[in-house]
Amino acid sequence: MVEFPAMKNDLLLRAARGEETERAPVWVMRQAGRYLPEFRKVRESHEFFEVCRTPELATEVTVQPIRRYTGLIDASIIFSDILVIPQAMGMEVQMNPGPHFPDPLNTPEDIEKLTKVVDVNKELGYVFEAITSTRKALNGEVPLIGFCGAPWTLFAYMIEGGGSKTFQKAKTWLFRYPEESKALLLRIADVCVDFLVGQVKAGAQLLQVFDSWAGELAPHHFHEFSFPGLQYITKGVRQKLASLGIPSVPMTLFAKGANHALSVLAGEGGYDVLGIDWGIEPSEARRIVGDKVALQGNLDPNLLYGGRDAIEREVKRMCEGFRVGGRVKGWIANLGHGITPGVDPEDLRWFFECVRKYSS
Ligand code: 1CP
Repeated sequence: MVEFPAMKNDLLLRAARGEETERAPVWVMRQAGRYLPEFRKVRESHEFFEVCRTPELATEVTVQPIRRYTGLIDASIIFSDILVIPQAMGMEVQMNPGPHFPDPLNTPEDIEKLTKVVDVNKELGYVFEAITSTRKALNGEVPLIGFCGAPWTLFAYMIEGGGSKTFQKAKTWLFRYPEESKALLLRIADVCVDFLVGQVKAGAQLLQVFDSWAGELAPHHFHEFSFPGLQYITKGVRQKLASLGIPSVPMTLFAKGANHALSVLAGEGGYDVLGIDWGIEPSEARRIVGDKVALQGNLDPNLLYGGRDAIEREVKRMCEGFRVGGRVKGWIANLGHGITPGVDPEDLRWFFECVRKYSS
């Protein structure tokens, strides 16, 4: 393992382990992105996946929000995309501006076209290099989060060929070809495990799995098709790290829209942190998970369009909701989904300031 500068702020890691903290650590999903003029500037002269694949560029855009919000933000997340796994499995993915697969999986016969054994070092080594380079650039200011997409969410993209409103094609697979679907979901999960382990080796200090389309499944279908892969990932990552003699890192699951599964996820998922969206009251989420896991979330990202007063009022409310017996414990403040391109960066700054004020 590479040696990195000593950490100056480990609030995120302490909260992820469920500890009481002097204030809530805060970051936002998609914090390196199009709402930042400095990001748009980089994107003017570089394609999306070129930024992902060029460690200097990925490092630059990962560090941009940390630079802009110095002292107000407690984590960085490596700039990449969940769709680098389908690419590593042999699929072409374009970004214009949303994801598009020119040649999606139409029937289970198409599984043959995927790469049999994915060598993550060969296919995704550029992410590992970007992580190592970013850890150095961060100089211990804040921890660096690595991530991947969850098997169900990636499966949906690989079959739909892009975003979807109905998930008709992906669900046709689940219901018409359940066994083939489960086999493919596990194959994706295997790549997730190797990819996440590689990110820890490269310097990632916390791992987040994004199951952005979890909420599209009925609760029993979530348990049948998504949950096994999610659990496989935590078991696999921890086993592999242990066998390599590498200390484990906290793991977060963001299963958007799957608040119905909080109890099972907290009990058997193997994650240290569960991300929640705004569809559940923080106090209710805490009541369900008890002290088994830390929580992350959950402000509706559209509140960032509501003006300063609305942001302050809602952040205050959120902070009160996440307190346990008046204390800030095991909570990472965040939005309930990614920040969107139209947000004024100064309104995001205000969000950070309000979290600091009301979670101390
Ligand atoms: O032109 C651009 O710059 C495209 C915008 C963009 C950005 C900034 C995309 C395309 N991806 C990203 C970066 C990204 N994607 C990060 C970077 C780290 C960060 O700052 O958070 C992360 C963590 C992701 C993860 C991701 N990609 C998810 C999971 C999180 C979520 O929002 O649910 C998903 C679903 C994707 C797919 C994707 N990539 C890009 C877009 C626009 C989308 C979603 C499209 C859709 O709705 O289907």
